[in-house]
Amino acid sequence: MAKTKILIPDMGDFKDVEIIEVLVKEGQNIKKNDSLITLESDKSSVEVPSTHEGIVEKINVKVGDKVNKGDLILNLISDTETVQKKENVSEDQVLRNEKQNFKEKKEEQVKSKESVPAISSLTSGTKSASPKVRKFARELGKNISEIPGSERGGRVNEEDIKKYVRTQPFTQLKDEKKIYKEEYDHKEFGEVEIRDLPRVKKISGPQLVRSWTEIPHVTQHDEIDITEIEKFRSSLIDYYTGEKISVTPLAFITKAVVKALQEYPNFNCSLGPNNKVFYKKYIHIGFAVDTPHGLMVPKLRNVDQMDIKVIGQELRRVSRECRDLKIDKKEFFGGSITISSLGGIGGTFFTPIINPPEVAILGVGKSFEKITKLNGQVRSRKMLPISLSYDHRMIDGAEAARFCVHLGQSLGKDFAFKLAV
Ligand code: CAO
Repeated sequence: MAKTKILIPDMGDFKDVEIIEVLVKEGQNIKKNDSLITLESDKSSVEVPSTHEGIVEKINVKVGDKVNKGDLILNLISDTETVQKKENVSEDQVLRNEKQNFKEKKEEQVKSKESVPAISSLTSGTKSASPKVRKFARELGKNISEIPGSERGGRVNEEDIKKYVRTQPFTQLKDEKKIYKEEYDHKEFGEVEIRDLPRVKKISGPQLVRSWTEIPHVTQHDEIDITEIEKFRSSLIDYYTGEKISVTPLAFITKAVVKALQEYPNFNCSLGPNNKVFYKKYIHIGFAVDTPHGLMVPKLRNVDQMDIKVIGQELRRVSRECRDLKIDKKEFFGGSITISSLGGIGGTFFTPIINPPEVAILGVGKSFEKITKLNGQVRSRKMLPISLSYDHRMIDGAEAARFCVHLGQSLGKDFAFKLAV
């Protein structure tokens, strides 16, 4: 037995190339041409094959290292026949052999007409994919070698990864070790405390990843003048009891959303298989509720049949039930659209993530006073910041802008009374 050093081969003009994957482990038995590491430059990624067979004794590199020709990748314990001593060659000769090997592989790849602008695998039996696609797979905690590629030679593209993720059972997506892969040990930098991710976040996390990666989100921001409706809201009195009706702006916003959904049914639908669209005849609105256990999104059913006062009561009921963990699980399903209001906390615009199978979500920020010109006069007006994220496969930008304008009109002075009933 003898030790062999496996070095970075000649990479032409490339310098300080980053290692994005280490594909072997110490103690592993490897064959000649097995991939050892993946290098990624701005334009391409390559897997560096082993020039010898043997057992990996010590790996000298890690993900993130920048390497150059001649840097030590790892030490192999090999049969004396296969090692440099037996061949009686110098380290320089080993380097030359590796360079030759590397070039031959590259030529083979060009011959096989598999060349594309961003080259990937140099080794047969490994997956071909561009650096961008590899990065995408890594971010989703997926191993590119597991994913069937639809392109020539089994090359994997971004769509293949999305398809693959869709076919995975939820339990696999929930594997937080994969999603929150640790690249290094945090304890190296100071004291840390390790806790379990809260249960609600374990459930919602994969759903958010799925929405963010599968739905082409666009977010439309707008400011709505709610000066008049705010005056109206603070003056609301129960007709029968004479008592002040206490509702938050969210009840009015909800009513305005109902009216906009009736006018723009594309916002109250879900995309189904075979390019079918399910238009819902009901209006069940989801509300993002901040709880100590994490974010929950219960639905209020048939909101179009509720007045402002009932919406306010129902909002208080569902948020209480969520916070006390008394809400029925089925209340989290079957919505038309979601409203995520951070208005009671603060902040203006944000980019809410769609709650599939819905196709839109309305984010609401905290209202603020704004000096603006109205009918030629400078006035202070109360403005409500809104952020509407929508699924661009179903909704066009113009329609989203119209939806926001419609909300603005509903929440304007002339319509305030109509919304209240
Ligand atoms: N602008 C200014 N003030 C607002 C406001 C707005 N847009 N929205 C609410 N307020 C005020 C309310 O009037 C209330 O004031 P008073 O105490 O004087 O009556 C106060 O802020 C608190 O309101 P609230 O938040 O308790 O009630 P709500 O009806 O506005 O919201 C609920 C209910 C359940 C949606 C909310 O409590 C909540 O959990 N919001 C968080 C949602 C969230 O986390 N979204 C993020 C999802 S993405 O991660």
